[in-house]
Amino acid sequence: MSVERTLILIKPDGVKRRLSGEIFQRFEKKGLKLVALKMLQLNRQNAEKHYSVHKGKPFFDGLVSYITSGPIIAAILEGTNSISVTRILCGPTDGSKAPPGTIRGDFSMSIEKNIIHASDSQESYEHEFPLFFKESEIVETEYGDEKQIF
Ligand code: FUP
Repeated sequence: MSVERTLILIKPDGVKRRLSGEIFQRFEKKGLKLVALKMLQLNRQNAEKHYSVHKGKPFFDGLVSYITSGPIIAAILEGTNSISVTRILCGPTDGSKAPPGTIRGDFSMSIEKNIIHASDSQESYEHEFPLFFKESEIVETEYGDEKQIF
């Protein structure tokens, strides 16, 4: 059990369907802490870097076109085991197979337009976050409720 940070991206379908507030509410209610936030539109080069692990796969080009197609919201969430907790709240990749109660299970019917990205490991987080945030843009703060939550 350690305090971790994880990167999430609300993808263009999530933003355009006005789900951002609902999604942040779920993470906050769970007990994760928002420590960095911005809205942006990815260019092709940074999208390819972000998804470099998938380069060469049949869905890579479609994925890059999709993630660059409109604004996204990038955020860093902090908390004990935040990487795995965030992935559990997101649900499995394919929204049409994700269980209800998860973000993808409740809002997505698609494997590509699946609302949200979340880092899957510490290594992925270290690769991903610098594409979106400088260290100086991540806020260090205590809310004082950590003892109640963890
Ligand atoms: P996840 O970690 O759940 O976001 O999923 P992956 O890292 O396996 O895949 C990254 C993204 O590639 C997914 F969010 C959607 C896309 N993808 C496809 O479009 N088709 C596939 O068959 C697999 C993934």
